[in-house]
Amino acid sequence: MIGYQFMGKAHSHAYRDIPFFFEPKANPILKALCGRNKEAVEEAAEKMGWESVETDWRQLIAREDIDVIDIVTPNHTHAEIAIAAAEAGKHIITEKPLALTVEEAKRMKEAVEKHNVVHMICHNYRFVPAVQYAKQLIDEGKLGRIFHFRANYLQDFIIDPAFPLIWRLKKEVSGSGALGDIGAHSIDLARFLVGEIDEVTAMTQTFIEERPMGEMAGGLKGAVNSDEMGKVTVDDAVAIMARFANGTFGTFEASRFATGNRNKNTFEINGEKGSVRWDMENMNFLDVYFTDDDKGVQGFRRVTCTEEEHPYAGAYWPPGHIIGYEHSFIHLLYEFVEAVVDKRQPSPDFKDGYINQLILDAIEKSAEDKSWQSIPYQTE
Ligand code: 4PW
Repeated sequence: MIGYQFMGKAHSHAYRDIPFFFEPKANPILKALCGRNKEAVEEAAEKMGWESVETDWRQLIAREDIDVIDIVTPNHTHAEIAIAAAEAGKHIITEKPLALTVEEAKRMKEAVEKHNVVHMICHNYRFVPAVQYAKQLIDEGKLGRIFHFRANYLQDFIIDPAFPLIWRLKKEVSGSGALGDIGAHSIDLARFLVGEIDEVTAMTQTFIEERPMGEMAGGLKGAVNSDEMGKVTVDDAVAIMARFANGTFGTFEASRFATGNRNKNTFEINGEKGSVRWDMENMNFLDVYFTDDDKGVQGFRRVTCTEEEHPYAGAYWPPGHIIGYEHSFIHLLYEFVEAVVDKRQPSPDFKDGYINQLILDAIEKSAEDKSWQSIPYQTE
């Protein structure tokens, strides 16, 4: 694995927990952790249970005792590392968004296809039992024809103007702001649950345009490391309208300025026979509404998705004993490990990452031009 901060912790923990709760066809062995600072990477490896360390990702990729490369570094490094890993025949999992640009994403997709390696992108929220169950209800036709997909992904960690200019606020490192960092998850959920998006129009805003220079300091914290100010080059917030190929009417909002909303990742789907709604901050619950319930008791009801009937949930505790954020990574990486053993493609993969990038790009163009943009699918 390359990188060992927030996502590094989430992934390391997940690899270790997979055999504890599931029965994978192979147990992942945490062979080597890579980071540029030797002391820091050694400390992280020791804490998270990695056997060895590397300080140069090229050395890591060259190692013959490694089958899989896991990329949890900032976005501007994904393409170079993933393409080199594919050329070395390694299976790859990477954090989202796939890349900085459509052009990079396309090269990444082509590289993994050409070298026939297993590839996956970490849209972890798909793997929450309640979200998987919502997908099951939709696929079974329980909501009928879908009219609306409505998603919000709201955070507030950068509202203070003294919060530093971390990499997530620099276009050349992150690609985009709230859009690619959190909006990309809502777009992935939309494609997973409802289907492909045909066209979009959007509006973006940057509320604070200059910040003190600094860096990430664990989780979503930042540390100022200079008296100088730097320019914020990404969006702080984005609002999107989308038309789906199946006629669904889509509305999305992603913001890091939604005061009081720490990590409010929500969606609501309205169909002719019912609705579902979900909120990551109450991730074990799915609210469902069905039009054929008796009139007198009609209304949204809250289902606790901890039963054996709910995907992944049966692997843990008795009903009602809830799970958390970290479990979404356990499920995602379990699916990845199984796919590597079976040599088949898991979902979401680099093709999904590439399509997501096409949508992010169309959203940015539409916000610039104040236009509608169709998504130029090239999914061959
Ligand atoms: O899911 C979110 C991420 O994609 C997390 O809450 C933090 O914000 C970390 O990166 C983004």
